Amino acid sequence: MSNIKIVSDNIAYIPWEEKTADYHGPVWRHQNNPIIDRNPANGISRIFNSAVVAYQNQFIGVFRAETTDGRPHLHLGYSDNGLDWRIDEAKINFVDESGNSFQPNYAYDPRLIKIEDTFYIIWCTDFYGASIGLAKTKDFKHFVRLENPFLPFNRNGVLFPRKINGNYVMLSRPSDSGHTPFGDIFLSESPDLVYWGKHRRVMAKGGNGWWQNVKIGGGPAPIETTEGWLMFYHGVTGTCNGFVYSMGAVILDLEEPSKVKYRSKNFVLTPEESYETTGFVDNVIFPCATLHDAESGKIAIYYGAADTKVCLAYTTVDEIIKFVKMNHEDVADDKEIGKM
Ligand code: BMA
Repeated sequence: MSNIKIVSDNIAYIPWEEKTADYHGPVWRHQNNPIIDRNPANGISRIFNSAVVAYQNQFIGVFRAETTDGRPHLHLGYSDNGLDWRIDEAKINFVDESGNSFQPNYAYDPRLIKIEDTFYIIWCTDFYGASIGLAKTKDFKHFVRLENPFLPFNRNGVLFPRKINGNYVMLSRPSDSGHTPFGDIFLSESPDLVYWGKHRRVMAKGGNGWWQNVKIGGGPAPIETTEGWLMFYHGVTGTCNGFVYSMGAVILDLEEPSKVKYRSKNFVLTPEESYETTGFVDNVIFPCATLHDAESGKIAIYYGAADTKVCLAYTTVDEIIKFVKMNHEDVADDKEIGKM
């Protein structure tokens, strides 16, 4: 019996499958992937890179829906079991803090994170180019869009699921406005979700693994564990045939999450199955959410496959943390003095 624990709610009804005896990786796929296929609702051609949470003894999610005009928007989805999803045909309707309509031109790669009694949606929005959008809801009926937290250009905004030392904490990946061929993960703090500062670089692309040598970006909300914040992320490499997106895992310091405690030099999942290697964009695994159960230590990871479908994979807190520690290699700490 392990003493590594998730520090969070018990949600015993999350989707789950045991690892099969012939599989050796630390993260294993749901046998019936993809769980959501192309054309999940009228007017939506592809669905991927999406985020789910447990809500009222069921599950609810914010989905990246690529509509038939080729633009991505955010749509709600509902499920009793985390596997079978009903996706709304209509996109989420946002208002600003005065109640006026405030719709994004486009919206993609949502994260959905509960902090205290509020659910926050973070996505990549259009703010003179790719930037981070932020909205909140308590009931999944009314969605209030807040000010964009950061200057352009930025993507992969991810909130931690609780305040740390009194502040909200957000990961992000500053970038350019194109299909960025670079990028490191940074962290910023805010007392009120309006004013952001204390910016720190968490980790750089590269590390010791070639699979993450082009860029990296935050994934699901970090999971609090007795060993630190467990964070899944995506790491990208460039090949003669284009980018390949794999999943990595890292453990951050609990009190000072810009400090990396352990970073696996090996990916934890890489495109291998046909639904990951072939699609609108080949060779993409892009994790955006987890469901996890503190009592059992089970973790279900939702990821987008090939920019086309929604898939699911599993691990346990014990297995993934042991893997990250075992495959950890010190990366030269190039945080320059005066730069943080
Ligand atoms: C990134 C984002 C992701 C996408 C990935 C691969 O820049 O646009 O949504 O999954 O590229 O196309």
